[in-house]
Amino acid sequence: MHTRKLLNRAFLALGALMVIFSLVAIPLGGSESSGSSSGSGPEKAGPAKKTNEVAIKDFKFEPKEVTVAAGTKLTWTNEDTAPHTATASDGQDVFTTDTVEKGQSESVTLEKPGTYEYFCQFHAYMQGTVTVE
Ligand SMILES: [Cu+2]
Repeated sequence: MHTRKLLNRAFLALGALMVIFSLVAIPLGGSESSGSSSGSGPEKAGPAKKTNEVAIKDFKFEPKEVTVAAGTKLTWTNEDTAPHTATASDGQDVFTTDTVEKGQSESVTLEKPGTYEYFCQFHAYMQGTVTVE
């Protein structure tokens, strides 16, 4: 009875395709379409990403948590129309960017290993974490 197994496979593949499709469709589509309500909710909080590029988008740091090697230049790029900053929660003397205007980028270089929480000075609810290794 291989047919049944094959059918199951086909359904699984179809499901995977639809998931990929919906992931791709969201950034392209812009506005919310009448999409299915069976989505698996907002993005999961995975482990911190190893990247030195953080986008600021829809009043969120994306990815919210990043890990960089000590001495790496870390860059925030503002994809919103509102200005933002990335400022250490422990104070500007730990680190802060200048105001990052729409379409602009600002960078800091963190030398000391540790975990740094940061936020936006204009929108304190915008928060992120940098882990320096
Ligand atoms: Cu902001």
